[in-house]
Amino acid sequence: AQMKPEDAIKNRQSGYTFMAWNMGKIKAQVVDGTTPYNKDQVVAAANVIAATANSGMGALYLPGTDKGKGWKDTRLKAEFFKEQEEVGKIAKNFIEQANTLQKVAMTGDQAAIKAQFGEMGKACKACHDKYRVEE
Ligand code: ASC
Repeated sequence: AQMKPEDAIKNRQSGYTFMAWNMGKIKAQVVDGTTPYNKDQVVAAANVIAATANSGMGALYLPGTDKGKGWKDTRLKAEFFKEQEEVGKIAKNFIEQANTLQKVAMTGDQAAIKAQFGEMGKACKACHDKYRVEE
């Protein structure tokens, strides 16, 4: 049986929210320096991001999930559902950048982690710029 649209939306929004919390931990430790660097915590955060990115979230963009139903409204533009090839490229790049961040996190090289975190952020932003409704 196919998942209910509201469950698909809830699951994907939860994934992004949880990734963002983990991105925030990496940002605080290696970009802003507002929290002391802790290699294990950064590796754990990068693992969550990579695992989520690789979890097959594309399956959550079902027909009928272009509007919020029983959950928060989705911010997706209608184009997202029409431009599958472009969306696929953006998603593939995000997954690659998240996988690279996971590898770099394990080296403990803070400058390299910061640089790769920035690269991954560009992959996030590529989708936001094209397909996220302005608030
Ligand atoms: C985050 C977050 C995003 C991305 C984006 C990168 O931590 O919540 O959506 O990074 O800001 O450009």
